Amino acid sequence: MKNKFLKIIAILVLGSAVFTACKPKNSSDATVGDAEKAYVAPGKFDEFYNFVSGGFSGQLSVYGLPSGRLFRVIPVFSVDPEKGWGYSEETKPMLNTSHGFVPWDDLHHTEMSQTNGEVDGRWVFGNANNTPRIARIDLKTFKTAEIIELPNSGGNHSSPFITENTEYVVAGTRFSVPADYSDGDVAINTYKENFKGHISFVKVGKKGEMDLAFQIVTPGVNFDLSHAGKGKSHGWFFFSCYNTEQANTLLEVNASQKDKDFIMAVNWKKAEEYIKAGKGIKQKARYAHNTWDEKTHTAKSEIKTDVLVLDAAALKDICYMIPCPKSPHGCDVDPTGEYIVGSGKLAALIPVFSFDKLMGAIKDKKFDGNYGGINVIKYEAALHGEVQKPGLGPLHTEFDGKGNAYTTFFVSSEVVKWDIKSLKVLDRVPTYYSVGHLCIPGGDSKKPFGKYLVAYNKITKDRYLPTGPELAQSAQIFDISGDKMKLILDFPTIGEPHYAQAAPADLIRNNGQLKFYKIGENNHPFVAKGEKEAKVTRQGNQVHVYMTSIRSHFAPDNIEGIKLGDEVYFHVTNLEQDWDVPHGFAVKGADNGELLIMPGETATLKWIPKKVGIFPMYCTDFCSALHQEMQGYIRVSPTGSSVPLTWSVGTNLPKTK
Ligand code: CUK
Ligand code: CUA
Repeated sequence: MKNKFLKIIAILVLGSAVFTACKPKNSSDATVGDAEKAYVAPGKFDEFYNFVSGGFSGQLSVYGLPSGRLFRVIPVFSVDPEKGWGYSEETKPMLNTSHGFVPWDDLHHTEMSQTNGEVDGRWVFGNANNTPRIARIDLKTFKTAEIIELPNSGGNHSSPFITENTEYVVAGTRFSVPADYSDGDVAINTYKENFKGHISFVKVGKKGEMDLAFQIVTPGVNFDLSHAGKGKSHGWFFFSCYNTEQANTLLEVNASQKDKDFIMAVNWKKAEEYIKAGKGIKQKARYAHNTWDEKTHTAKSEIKTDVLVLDAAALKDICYMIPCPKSPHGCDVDPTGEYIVGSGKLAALIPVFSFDKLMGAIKDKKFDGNYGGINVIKYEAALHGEVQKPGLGPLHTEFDGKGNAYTTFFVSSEVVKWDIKSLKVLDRVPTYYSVGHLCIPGGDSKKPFGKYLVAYNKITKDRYLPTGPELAQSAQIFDISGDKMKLILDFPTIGEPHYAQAAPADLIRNNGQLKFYKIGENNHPFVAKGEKEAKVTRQGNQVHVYMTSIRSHFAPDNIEGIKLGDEVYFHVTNLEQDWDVPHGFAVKGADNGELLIMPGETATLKWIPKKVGIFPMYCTDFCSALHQEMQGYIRVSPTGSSVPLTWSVGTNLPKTK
């Protein structure tokens, strides 16, 4: 048995090597795109915003479609010295966790907020795959506004998918682990007894504020991906899982033993009822909730201490297991909410489940035993049908709203278009190479915008000029407006994109985009609202510089009386009240990033000088013709020096020894 599976895996793995080493069949005319369709003339805008996860970069990048032009990299879970994210005193609390300050994570999936199942352009969410968290990015400011940590989890992968009115954003543990509320100091080979899965339902408020409403504890498995039901299936959530073998070593073999793993269907409306009825058990947990305040321009981090947990094995009608072939990865729901597509990474077919049939199977108790106390639905009882011979290694599916599904195949390196109802394959195009996720604007909502499909490929090989051992990950845009998919553009991306979302440009441009922060509303405790308020104060060895910046000088720009052993805090307020006029701030020798301060904002750089001497500081963002004049000096004297603390702008300080 084991040998047979090893063989299958070997074929699949080798297969992928062969496919990536030589071009897929029928590729002669498909390798070169029809780039005119991707051309956006200078001065013209793109049709869509594309929000692309950065994978191991921990960030989110914003591109235009169809041009593939990069507009912005938004730091989310990883520090970014370019923007001071995680370096300024104000942003540090955003990266706080129950483990302390965590400077990096692995962001795989982005999901935009929805109203009535349609993309609404308010927020985009991202998941942290390493130290489990969910982030919310505000699309008025393109800034990370909130991050919540998830207890009882190890790797938050099947996240941050949302319900159709953004009631909840979910998270499922990739690595099952002993719960935080149990003893975690156990032998690893006691997986079956001690390791548990937890899936989290995070409530999203009117202003986007997140709160961990409840978790559901399940047997230990690996949850992989998820999507919410919509329309008729609103109220349900679907999570793919693998390693139902419950292996704790060499998963590539040991978690591929069973012919079928599961998609777990969760009735979250029922779970809500149980929570209301007091069936949730309050468990101790420690997790951070970090929020950004736009008035103080400062983040705060709060540690929460408990969570309500529902037991899937005890409350029989909240979770059901649907068998799904070969280690399912993607779990996608079509725009009508009727069809649930499971994609087995090692499968050569795609099973499509029917929500109506699933409801019938539950009603008629068409069960096939249970898995860790959770009823298992009979495979055929929930099955709409299988797409036969679609390709090898299906991963992810998106929809165009015209009854078609598009599935990526990692192993056979292609995107395949098929009819959701008839399950017939309609078209296929090669990708270069080994595609992971794909994105159609609105492609996982009730109302896809269609038009383009972007494939996010894992391997680039011969597509670009070589750049040493590591090559840029490549995205490819296809025009899907006709019957046949047509390649129109390749573009390199940042990090390693997994999932992405896209929405019409106007939806975001017209959502009340912020152009600058009003200085009158700046409630930062160290703000200087005009040059007259600029000053330097000392409390023991802490020196606070209330500094202003305006084209093209800082106030103060000469400071003396700093001594070795001092901690200096530069609180820089950008006094500009105009769009696109940030000022930067950097000082020699700082073991820190720079500050990039938006108009009307205050940001703080902490600096501990390590040497005696004169230290220049300057503006890093070319803000005016006299930007290069936007500079100043700080004098650092030895510990115990009698040089008084003085500052000035425009006049010379008195000479002191
Ligand atoms: S995963 Cu990357 S290709 Cu982390 Cu959504 Cu499927
Ligand atoms: Cu301010 Cu350059």
